[in-house]
Amino acid sequence: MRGKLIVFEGLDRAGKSTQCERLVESLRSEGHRVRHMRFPDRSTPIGQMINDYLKGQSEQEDHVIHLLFSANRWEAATSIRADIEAGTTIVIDRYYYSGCVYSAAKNNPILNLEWARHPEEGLPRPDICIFLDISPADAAKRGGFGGEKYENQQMQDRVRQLFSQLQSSSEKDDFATIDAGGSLDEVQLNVLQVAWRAIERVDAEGLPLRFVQPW
Ligand code: Z5A
Ligand code: MG
Repeated sequence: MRGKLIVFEGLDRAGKSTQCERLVESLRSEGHRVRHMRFPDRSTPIGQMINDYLKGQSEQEDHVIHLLFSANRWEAATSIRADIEAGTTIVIDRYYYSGCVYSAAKNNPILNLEWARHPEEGLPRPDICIFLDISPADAAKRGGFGGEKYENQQMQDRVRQLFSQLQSSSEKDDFATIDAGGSLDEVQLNVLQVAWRAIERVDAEGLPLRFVQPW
């Protein structure tokens, strides 16, 4: 059986990294072979350029940084595909949905959501995207913003709006939205249920890995 592609998305402090780790651990304990990834992957030369940008140590034109985020996924695309074919499940902390909405949230008149999505076409498409939904009030309870580029309220408000636009697009079936405002264990239980359902569906219906299609 092929591996599955499971992605976590959501706003800042929604708990993506925490729940991603918990899911990886729990799938491994059930005997699944699992690879844990995150984007941006700051360990590659492209990822280091992204890191410098996010930390305010370099400037990049909006399209340039957008394409670097996308290239950072493309440099991993072949190995994602190979691992899935070989039976390894991949759990990813942020993916191309973040890529589209954060760039489009800058309100650059020549970088809208549609433009932002083009370079992502052809990437492996998730079997499920677990969207951790958190209110600004609940996010605020988890501490203030960090010092990185997009960590401010105005940007987060636009990102929230664009995520819901994406969730009502032709990609809507990719998303399973979970209330991320509960306790760590409550959220984890819901995450596990969604992940198991997605895994069982792929196996029961023999679904092949899909790729991101043009809108
Ligand atoms: N970006 C982009 O522009 N284009 C792209 O293509 C991609 C990304 C892929 C860096 O991402 C930035 O890059 C990001 C989007 C942009 N910009 N912003 N903003 P990142 O993934 O490296 O960002 P991060 O700082 O690692 O993650 P995060 O989103 O801010 O947080 P999180 O992973 O969702 O949350 P967490 O670290 O798991 O939890 C946050 C805190 O809350 C922590 O103290 C936890 O213990 C606590 N927590 C978590 N869950 C709970 C519950 N349920 N109850 C109470 N407390 C909780
Ligand atoms: Mg995180």
